[in-house]
Amino acid sequence: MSFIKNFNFGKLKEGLSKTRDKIFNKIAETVTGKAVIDELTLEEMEELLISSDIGYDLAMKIVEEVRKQLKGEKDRSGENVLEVVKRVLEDELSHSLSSVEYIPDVEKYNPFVILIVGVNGAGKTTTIGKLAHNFKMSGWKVVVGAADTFRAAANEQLEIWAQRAGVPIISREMGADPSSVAYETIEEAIRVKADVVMIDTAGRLHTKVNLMEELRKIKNVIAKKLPNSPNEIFLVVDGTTGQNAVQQGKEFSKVT
Ligand SMILES: Nc1nc2c(ncn2[C@@H]2O[C@H](COP(=O)(O)OP(=O)(O)OP(=O)(O)O)[C@@H](O)[C@H]2O)c(=O)[nH]1
Ligand SMILES: [Mg+2]
Repeated sequence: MSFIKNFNFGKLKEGLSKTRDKIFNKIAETVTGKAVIDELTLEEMEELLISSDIGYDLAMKIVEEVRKQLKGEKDRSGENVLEVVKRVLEDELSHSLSSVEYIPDVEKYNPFVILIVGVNGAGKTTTIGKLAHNFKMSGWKVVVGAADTFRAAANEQLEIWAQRAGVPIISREMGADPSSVAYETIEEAIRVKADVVMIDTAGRLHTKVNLMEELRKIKNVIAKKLPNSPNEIFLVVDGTTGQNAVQQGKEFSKVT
């Protein structure tokens, strides 16, 4: 029944290794050929890391680690510095990846309700399609709800994914109240005794107050129909977003 075993983590690791290589190559250009790495080069490296959008804290941590390890070293060559940077980066990336695991607790909450949120075009609807397939493969009964009533053809897009995964979908015409679609989806899920429910929402900028408040309403309506739900809010973030993802996370957390 493990959902996680249907998930291809190799692909995710591969994707992350591209990011790592890119950063690493830039650093290599800065330090290669230098016989001794001085404070100026370290500062250059710091700037480079920050501009690579890996986050200020991690950038500082790497440079600090390099500085520390070089202190007692006779070999302060560029090649040796590269080794140190490589070690720290690999530690960081593989550490955060090994803790990725997700299994919805359908024994405790039934149906287990997941609300999908995020900015425009982040991949919400596609992710629901993939998850619907994976959840079904795990032996769960799935229902999806098309509470994105804002964009033309949003329904049809989710309908195609639902059809591919072979799961039922609740959808209404464009312009319908998204909260009422969410409500009807929960109603249907309870009626057919579904294990997992996923509700799609329209993309919205995290800076637009009205649209964010609409999300709060959707969440409250779901909770009214089924106490303790939604059990999860998934924020879908485009893999190329960088540090802005942190801001998106903060703003979406406020309303949901
Ligand atoms: N390369 C790549 N493309 C993806 C991925 N997920 C989604 N896409 C593409 O990104 C585009 C947007 O995906 P959607 O799933 O429609 O995104 P959304 O968040 O539902 O968009 P809105 O509902 O308009 O806010 C589509 O062209 C998808 O095919 C992914 O993991 N990798
Ligand atoms: Mg969508």
